[in-house]
Amino acid sequence: MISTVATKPFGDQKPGTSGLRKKVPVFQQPNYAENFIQSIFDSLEGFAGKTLVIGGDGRFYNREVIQKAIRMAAANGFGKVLVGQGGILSTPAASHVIRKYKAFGGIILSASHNPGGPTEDFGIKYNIGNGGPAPEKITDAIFARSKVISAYKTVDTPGIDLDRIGAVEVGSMTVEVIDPVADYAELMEQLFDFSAIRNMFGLGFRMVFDAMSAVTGPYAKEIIERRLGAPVGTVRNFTPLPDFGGHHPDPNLVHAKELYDEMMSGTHAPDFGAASDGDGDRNLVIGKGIFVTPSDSLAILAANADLAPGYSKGIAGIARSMPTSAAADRVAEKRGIGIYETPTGWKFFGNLLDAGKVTICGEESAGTGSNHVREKDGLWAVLLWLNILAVRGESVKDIVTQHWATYGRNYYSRHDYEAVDTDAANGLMDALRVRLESLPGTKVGDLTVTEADDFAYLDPVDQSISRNQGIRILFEGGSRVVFRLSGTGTSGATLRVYIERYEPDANRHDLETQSALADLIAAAEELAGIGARTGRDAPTVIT
Ligand code: VG1
Ligand code: CO
Repeated sequence: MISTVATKPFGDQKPGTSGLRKKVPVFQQPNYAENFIQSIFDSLEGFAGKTLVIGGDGRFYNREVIQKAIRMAAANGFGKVLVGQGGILSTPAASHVIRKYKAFGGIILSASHNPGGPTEDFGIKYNIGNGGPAPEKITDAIFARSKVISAYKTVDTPGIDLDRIGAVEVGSMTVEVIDPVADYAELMEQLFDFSAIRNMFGLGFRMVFDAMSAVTGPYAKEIIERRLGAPVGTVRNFTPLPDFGGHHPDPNLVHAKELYDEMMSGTHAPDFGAASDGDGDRNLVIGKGIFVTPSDSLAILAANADLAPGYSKGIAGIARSMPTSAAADRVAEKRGIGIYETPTGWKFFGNLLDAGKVTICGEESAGTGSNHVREKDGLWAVLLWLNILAVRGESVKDIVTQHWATYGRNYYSRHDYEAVDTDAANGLMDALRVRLESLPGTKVGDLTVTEADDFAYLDPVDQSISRNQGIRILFEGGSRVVFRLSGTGTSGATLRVYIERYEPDANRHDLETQSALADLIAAAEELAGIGARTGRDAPTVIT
């Protein structure tokens, strides 16, 4: 029943920051998905008879690729596949399922916050047995294999019914369709004080959760409304749709603007607003009248985590990606715990979490998580916020402003220039790179450069080195500008400019962010010539 199908390499199957992402029509080419999946299997050893977890964010083409992956897993010798009902598993839930059932690994189908639909984005990612994204050693091997692949293995069987819970046989492999929510919800109950949060809702606390027609809907419905007793209607857009209702499932101030406006609408605004992305690993947190930047959220969650039962013994350390603001560093300093600065992408946190060096990790791109899984986890962050709010009995605004008063405020913003010409973007980065050595001491406006480098990371656990992870330009007084090219886009290049200023003086904590950063924004333009090189006079998205 196993057949070997001849194929030819595609040459463009290089995994980016988080798996392989391409437009749907690219994935629909004959053998395209099969080549990549076979390249994954060919890069792994020792999985015969073991379990593979498969699930996705429900976007267009999800079910088709799941059927392909199941047949190929059977042909390649896996013993069992666990797949979420309807093909659904959020990224954090998939990570948990891999860990809980001691699977060999997992295939997650998602392009995260990128739009979905027949002409939009699709993606495939492989996660290893610790539940986390495959490290670079494996993604490099997958790419190398994809460039020479000549055949893939599959079995000739009809597709399985993904909607019916239970086990079926495919070849000599068992496929078990599981409830995608149950295991995850149970884990959340272990980590957080559900009765305290339930009481808070009982006292009239008002929340809005926008699932953005993406994968978190069923999880948020079950946990926030059913188990925590929030009124029905608290969770909005809770049905995962193949095209996310035509929107970008990206929980930021541009794509979740309605939620933002509601939270800023004055005294009648809800107490707490939150949203998550396509695959459920990102979070947006907004209090009544205040947006919490992801970098601040990381610092505040780390500083208050011990209020939740799952973290009552304290946290071992914090890790943040390099472009994430240093707000978390100040918490770590004060607590005397470790702080680690890693390249962008969750795969770099896995070793630190496995080694017990850190408990909480985060990225400026709305990702926060802990050692409960090996992915960032949108709903987890929201539940930890709820737990903290329930215990402290203060508003989000009070908690944030007190945090700034204690630790100082890191004004922070990211400017994205999307879909710019790839050569222009590379040219901009190259031009900065050649000037790095000569920049220290240079004056840009009133700012003086103290250091400039291309960030390289030495993993303290396995000693692997990752180079060219973003250009950092540091100024006197601790301000900085970082330039990076995105590794998740599917059209042209996306330039990300990260801007940060530290302000210790509590009397200056209520400035508008863009004006607080105005001189640094001007310095970024002067140093990199963004306008001249990209032809853009303003960023596409400011977060
Ligand atoms: C972006 C974010 C990064 C995140 C990655 C995957 O990567 O900046 O912080 O880890 O997306 O997140 P890039 O290379 O485009 O900057 V997700 O929620 O898209 O899986
Ligand atoms: Co995501």
